[in-house]
Amino acid sequence: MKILILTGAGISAESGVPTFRDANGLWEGHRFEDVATPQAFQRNPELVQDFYNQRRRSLLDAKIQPNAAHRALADFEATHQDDFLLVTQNIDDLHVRAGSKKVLPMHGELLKARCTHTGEVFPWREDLDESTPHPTRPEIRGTLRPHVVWFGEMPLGLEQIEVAARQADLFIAIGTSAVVYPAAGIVRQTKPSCRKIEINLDATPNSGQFDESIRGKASVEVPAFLS
Ligand code: BJW
Repeated sequence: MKILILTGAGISAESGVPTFRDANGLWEGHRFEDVATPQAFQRNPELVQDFYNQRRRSLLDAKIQPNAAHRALADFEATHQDDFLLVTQNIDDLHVRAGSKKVLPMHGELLKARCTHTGEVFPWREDLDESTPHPTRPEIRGTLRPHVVWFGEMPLGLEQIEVAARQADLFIAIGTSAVVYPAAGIVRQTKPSCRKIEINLDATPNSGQFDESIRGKASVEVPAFLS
């Protein structure tokens, strides 16, 4: 059986990572759409770097740990022979820390930086700013940005995701509001015989696309469903 999982911010919420579209969807008074675009980065690089510096520091805080939902997915992958792919929209590393192996982070990774000139990607745990030197060419400064996918940019691994969606026999979407494309369109790429499950606290615009919508916390419902 071929299994495709899609996760969003809701799976990390109980680990202490804030979701995007909760109570007011603001970060220090800014709509997060205004700090997650290439235009915002051009206009005000300090603001955007600061947004990601704060989130990177928070992710590295010992209090942020994978929860039972991340662990259940990792255990499921390890104990099943099935063809398995975990696509996450999250830029945190909690799936990997929980032990998941086949993870595709389609919106990038907070603990990586990318050179805007050469496209090289580096592991990154420090703050970034306009004077950060390029790791291997220290004479160059200010060319590093977070290795994340902003609005208007191309998500990563789309071809692999499309193939996995077309072939999947089981598709489970966990903790995603289904408003950001192309992730929200994956459910429509699955074949008619694919069993489609949504796990979320609330209904989403995609709920009608699923065979079953399980309402509840990911940390409870994901282990229960996969057991
Ligand atoms: C729980 C829970 C618990 C809480 N248990 N559940 C088609 C139609 C309309 C627009 C477009 C379209 N195609 C493309 C677009 C434009 C745009 C888009 O989608 N805009 C919409 C907002 C309208 N898409 C793009 O620009 C994408 N690129 C693209 O399409 O490129 C094509 C192209 C490019 C260039 C030329 C030509 C073509 C890129 C999208 C990138 C998104 N990036 C972000 C930021 C990443 C970096 C960062 O983290 O800062 O990704 S935005 C943000 O939203 C982040 C997330 O991954 C993403 C999705 O959010 P998610 O994960 O769903 O979180 P929330 O907060 O929204 O929802 C949480 C859910 O969990 C809720 O439902 C809760 O109920 C639930 N929950 N606690 C269970 N305990």
